[in-house]
Formats: sequence, C-alpha cells, structure tokens
Amino acid sequence: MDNIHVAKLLDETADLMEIAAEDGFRIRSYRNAAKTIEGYPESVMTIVADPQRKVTNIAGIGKGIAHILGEIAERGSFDRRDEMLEKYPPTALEMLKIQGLGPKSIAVLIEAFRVSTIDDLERLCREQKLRDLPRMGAKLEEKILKSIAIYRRSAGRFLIDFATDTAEELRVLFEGLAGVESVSAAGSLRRGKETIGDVDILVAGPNAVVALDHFAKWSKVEELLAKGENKASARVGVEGIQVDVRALPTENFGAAMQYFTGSKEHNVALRTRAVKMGYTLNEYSLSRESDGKVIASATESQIYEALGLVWIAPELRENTGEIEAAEKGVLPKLLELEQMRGDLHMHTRESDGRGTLEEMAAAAKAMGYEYIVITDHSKALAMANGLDEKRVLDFAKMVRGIGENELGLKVFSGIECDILKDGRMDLDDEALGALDFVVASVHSHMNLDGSAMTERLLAALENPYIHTMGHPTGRVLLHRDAYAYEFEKVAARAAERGVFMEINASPERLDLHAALIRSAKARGCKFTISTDAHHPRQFVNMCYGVKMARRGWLEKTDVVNTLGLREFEATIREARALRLSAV
Ligand code: DGT
Ligand code: CA
Ligand code: CA
Ligand code: ZN
Repeated sequence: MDNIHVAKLLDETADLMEIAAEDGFRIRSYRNAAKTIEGYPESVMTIVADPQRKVTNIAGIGKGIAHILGEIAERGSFDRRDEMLEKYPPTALEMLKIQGLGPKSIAVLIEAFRVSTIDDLERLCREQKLRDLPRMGAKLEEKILKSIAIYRRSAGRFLIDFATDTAEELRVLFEGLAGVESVSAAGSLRRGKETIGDVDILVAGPNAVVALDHFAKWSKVEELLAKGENKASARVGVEGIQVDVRALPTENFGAAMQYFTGSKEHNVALRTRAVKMGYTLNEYSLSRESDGKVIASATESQIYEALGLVWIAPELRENTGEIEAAEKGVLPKLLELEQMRGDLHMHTRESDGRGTLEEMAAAAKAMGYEYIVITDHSKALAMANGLDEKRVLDFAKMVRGIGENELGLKVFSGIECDILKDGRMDLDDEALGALDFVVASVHSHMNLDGSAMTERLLAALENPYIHTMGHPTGRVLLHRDAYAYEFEKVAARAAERGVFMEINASPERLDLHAALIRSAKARGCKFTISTDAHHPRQFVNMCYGVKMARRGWLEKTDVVNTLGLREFEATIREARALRLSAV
C-alpha cells in the first residue's frame, strides 16, 4: 500500500471520529500523521515491514500511530477504523464534502433523520426539515442545496496538478519501450483546462500496443475497464481517476492528437471547415472526399495548414474565435513559462506558509527567477497569524536590509492585504506605503449580494497603494463558486486605476479563468501571475497559471512579471506614484 493510501485511511477515520465528537487531541494526531506520511519520501509500509527499522524514527509518528501502521500492514485496516465504519455509513464521509456541513451537523442529522446519502440530505433540505433542528435554519438549507449542486457538478473531476502527475508517471512508464516513439497527453489535460474528467494518453510507434500491456499490468491500476486492440481504459490509484490510453502507428499521430485533444466544439468547427473544402477529417487523417487520398496525418501542423490555417495551440481550442484568428493569421503570440521572471504572491511562516523567507527565496532562485515578493497575510486573518501595522513596518525594514546579492535574487516586501467588508483595506496607508507591493484580496464575507460585492471591490480599487487584485473571483475548484459581482465593471475600473488582475496559479484556484481573462484584457487590464505558494515546492505551479493565461489569449506584454527586475521595479513604483499624484 502506498503512502497516499495509508494517509487516506487515517484521514477518513479522523473524519468519522469528528462526527462522533471524539477527543480532539486524538483526531489531530491522526491528521498530523496522515500529513507526514503523505509527504514522506519513502514508502512507510516498507519501513514497517523491515525489522531493522522503526517507523517511530519518523518525526510525528508516535507509538499509537506505529501500532496502527502495523495493523494496516497486516490486514489493510485497523480496529479503530472498523469500529467507526460500523457506527457510521461510509456515505457519512461523502457528506463531509458538502460545504456548510461540519461533522457536528452531520452527527445531528444522522441522529435525527438517519440520513445516509446525499440524496437523503437534498430531500430534507427541499422539504425544509432542517430548520426545526437547533442551530440550523432556512439559510443553512439553502446553503447546503447550493453545495450539493457544486458537489454533483464536480464529482468525478480532478485538479490539473493531480492529473498532470498521473500523466507524467505514464509517460515515464511508456517512453523507452521498444516500439514506442512518442507519448503525449491529449484531451482536456493538453488544453490546460482547470479540471480534468479523464486523462487521455496517446502512444505512437511501430509497436505502440506494447504500452497497452504495460498499462494493464501497472501497479496503480485499481480496475481495468476495457482493453481492446488499440485502446485500454482503467481506474487508477486510490482516487480512481480514469485513464484512457490509445496506441497508434506513427503516421497517424498528428491526426489522432488533433482529434483526441478536442475540444469537441473545436473539432466540430474544424470538421465542418474540412467538409466545405472537400475533405474528411477523423482520428486517422485528413483525406480527400472524392478519392480518399490522404492529405495529412503525421503532424498536427500539416493538418491545420492543409485547412488553410496556422497551427493552433491546444489551450485555444475551444471554438471561441481561434479558427477565425488562425485563418486571418492573427493568433496571439502566447505567453511562455520561460518568460516568467518572478513570483509576486507567496506566504512564509510569518503567517500561514510552511517555509522561511530564505527557503522560499532559494526555491524561487531554483526556478530561475530574478525577483519575488513576500506577501504574508494581514491581521484580519487572525487564524493565519496575519501581520498588523507594527509587524508590517518591521518586516519592510528587515527586507530593505537584505543585501542585493545576499539571496541570489531580489526580494521585495509585500503583503496580501484583506479587503474588509466595506472595501477598506485591513492595514493603514502608512503600513501599505512602507511595502514595495500590495496584493489586495477578499477572504471574508464572500456571500454579499452582487451589488454590495461590486461596491466593495470598486472601493478597494480607490486605495492608491494596492498593485494587484488577488484571486479576483474567490473560486475554489470543486468546492466553492466564484462570488457574485459585476466583473466587467471592476475590471474596467482596475484598468483605469492601473491596478493589475492576478491570475492565481494555485491548482485549487486558477482564478481568473480564461473567459474572465479575455474580458479583463478587452477592458485594458494588465495581469500578474503568481502561485500563492505556501510551501517552497509550490513554485512549480506557475506552469498552471501560465496555461490559464494562454487559455485567456495572453501574450508576454500583458503580464507584468515577465519584466526584468529593473523594469518591474520601475513599473510598480510608477503605478503607485501615479495614483498618489492623482489623489
Ligand atoms: P474531460 O475528460 O471531461 O476533462 O474532457 P476531454 O475534452 O478530455 O474529453 P474526452 O476525454 O471525453 O475526449 C477527449 C477528446 O477527444 C475530446 O476533447 C474530443 C475528442 N472526442 C472523443 N470522443 C469524441 C466523439 O465522440 N466525438 C467528437 N467529436 N470528439 C470526440
Ligand atoms: Ca479527457
Ligand atoms: Ca477520455
Ligand atoms: Zn489569498
């Protein structure tokens, strides 16, 4: 059993113990152990099995957890977990995924109505039964119904970083097999869509079918769904993500890549165009209708060119104007990951991050960056130990004291300052003015009505010290929808004020999404792309932010942190000076 699976058993048991309102200390010890095990570089089960070694040598694994790990090694479960599973249906775990429903409420609902499924829960809310219970009301019923809708919509979809890692493991598995020449992801993953339904992998070569055999025998396959002559599908890993692997000869690779990359809408439009030109287009080739002669099949470029188009980047293939632009030769020269020069939103141990300033700087340097901005939280986020004015001033002074080459790249002082309910900033002007760069974000009162939220954000934009709007819609993928407001109005005002829009590259957010990026650009906005890293290893998420930017048709010149250090420094200073002189 791999570490992720072991961690999941512990976490689930902790969830059930929470529903049972058990001792918080014990629950926390399960959770901490789960976290440790999930991030541990070596298989914990291997250590358990080795009589020469002790799992208790791992920091955070005590005797109690070690005993549990022994049970898991023996029979794949442990007493405590079995007890809890007897007491509560496994669907209780599913209900915890519904926002607004904590373990306490679930315990009450199970007690009062014996609810055991999401369907039960939905019915109870519709029949307005929850409002009769203590501390529950009509508002909660409404909130739960909304969360159930989000849950249903997102069930069976996965975050892009997880899907990317799965695809990468398969690439490593297939590449180098005799008879395999190329391996590539297709589908929504290749288009860089923010969530992924299933992972599509294409394998080409004179004997590409060997990949299907290797796939079917892969240790991570939980359930083989189908295996045919040139395709295999399986559910993979504890999470059960579906993977489709297709094998084909090299001469069809381009046509297959084009077909299986999609989107469906793009393909329909392209096929219509082919038919008008007297061709047929399918996963094997672009061919002449009259005599079946193959016009193009080996590469995507050949296919697009034969259709009178330049090659269209996968991120653009959503049939939102890309075919027309390719025909006219006016596709954007899309932003590239290598063009990013810095990261402008990150947290350290000063607030809720896991690394020190030095550790973050070292990891950013390894990304090849010239500069970073440290942006811990402001005081309104008390839970995250946000900074008050005094700590901000001390921090700004400390950062100014760092020598030019001391950390190998320039570190700017910054803050992720909360936008309060009325649109004021959480820190006074003196503190904000002492910092080089300010990200302004909403973290509270996210359910204001649309017009109040619009007013709130417009008010925030009047503050002369802020540089960028952090995660501008507040969505959390698969969990929370964007908060409601008039985005166009806010974007237009941001453009006037010279305040940038952030594209938050965290795979859980990817906020802004493509359509909003295009809308903001049309209104004159510039953008920052940042990872919001809470750990040194999260800087690599920049690639997902860049994908989002590309899906929003952005070029290098649209993105502020593609600038070299001196230009970037001048830009953020001048933007603020301009706003101050306009006051
Ligand atoms: P997903 O998996 O829901 O995140 O989204 P996709 O786009 O990866 O969808 P998927 O896996 O069903 O199919 C991959 C691509 O293959 C899709 O974008 C277009 C193409 N494709 C697959 N089946 C069909 C089909 O029956 N008709 C058409 N036109 N295209 C298809
Ligand atoms: Ca797919
Ligand atoms: Ca698929
Ligand atoms: Zn934030």
